[in-house]
Amino acid sequence: AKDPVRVLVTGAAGQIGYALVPMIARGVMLGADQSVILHMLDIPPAAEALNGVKMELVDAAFPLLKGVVATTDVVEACKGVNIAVMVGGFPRKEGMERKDVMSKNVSIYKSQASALEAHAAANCKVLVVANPANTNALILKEFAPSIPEKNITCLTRLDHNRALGQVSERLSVQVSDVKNVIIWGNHSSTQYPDVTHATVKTSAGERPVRELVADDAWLNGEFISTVQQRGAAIIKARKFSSALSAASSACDHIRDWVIGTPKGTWVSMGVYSDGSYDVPAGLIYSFPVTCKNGEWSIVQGLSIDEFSRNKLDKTAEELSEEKALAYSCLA
Ligand code: NAX
Repeated sequence: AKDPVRVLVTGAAGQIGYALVPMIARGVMLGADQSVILHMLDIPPAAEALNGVKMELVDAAFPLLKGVVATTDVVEACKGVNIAVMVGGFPRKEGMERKDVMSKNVSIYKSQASALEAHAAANCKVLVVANPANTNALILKEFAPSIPEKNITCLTRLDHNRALGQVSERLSVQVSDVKNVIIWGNHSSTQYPDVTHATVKTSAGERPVRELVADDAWLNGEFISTVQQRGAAIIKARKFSSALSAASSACDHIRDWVIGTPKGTWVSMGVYSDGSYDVPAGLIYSFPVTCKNGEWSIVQGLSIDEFSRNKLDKTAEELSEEKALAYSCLA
């Protein structure tokens, strides 16, 4: 049998954590033949709740779950972890300035970066979920220089999956038959959900989404804003932000990264920009990627029309501003 993989979930006593840890323990993230040891971190005010989650994990008697570490000590939490899913962070509260929220998260991600760098397993893969996800990931990268930059990513897979879902609803086709949408840029309302290269599997072979929908006004308008605003729509309906879909998408992100993307299919991941598609290098930006042997690569050579170009640039601008704001918090 394979050795258990140690998976860290920070913010594990929160909403997403509560949905995510049972998925990991059931093999949704790493496969039904891969045992896991869960490391769960939260802050002292949530220690009791965190212990309750640990009790439930014991009670669920997951065959794949070989151990649980539940702690408020970041060093203990990071020890030997192979995968780190960073869900914990400081939420924006009503009336708070953007800079104050950024400053809190910069300090959290700076210190957690150091702990990961010092204590995680070599080649640990990191996924940042907590908002501002792209910029938190960038801070983590900056303060964990010995972790390869290719190992630090942020979650835009939820947005990607939301885009697949919208196309599938619109065309009344199975979501599993839709592929190759792209989320470009920031996990924020400036993200660009792009269907230009997306296809649907039909009895007549793969057909472009644009051809089947045959309504560019919808695809360039309402579709984009629906995906961009979906998080707010969930909050309005549920009074809580998305949790099960975020947890499920985090599993998709790690699974595809580790196990590989199916042939002919790409997914969206927030990764360190190398300047592809004229996106400024040095930002964590969501690109279309394929994964193989545990490594992602940005899909190259896709055509970008003028409409898309504008949208790619706008979300890059926002990320550059966030980066500057984050750095001003460090000064
Ligand atoms: P919750 O507030 O329910 O949970 C967050 C947990 O993190 C709490 O238990 C809190 O005590 C803990 N925490 C705070 N500071 C910590 C620290 N320094 N170390 C460890 N734990 C810490 O929020 P939840 O709904 O679970 O959302 C978590 C994060 O995901 C938020 O930042 C949210 O904005 C972000 N999201 C990101 C998404 C994405 O697609 N990238 C989508 C869903 C979600 O909105």
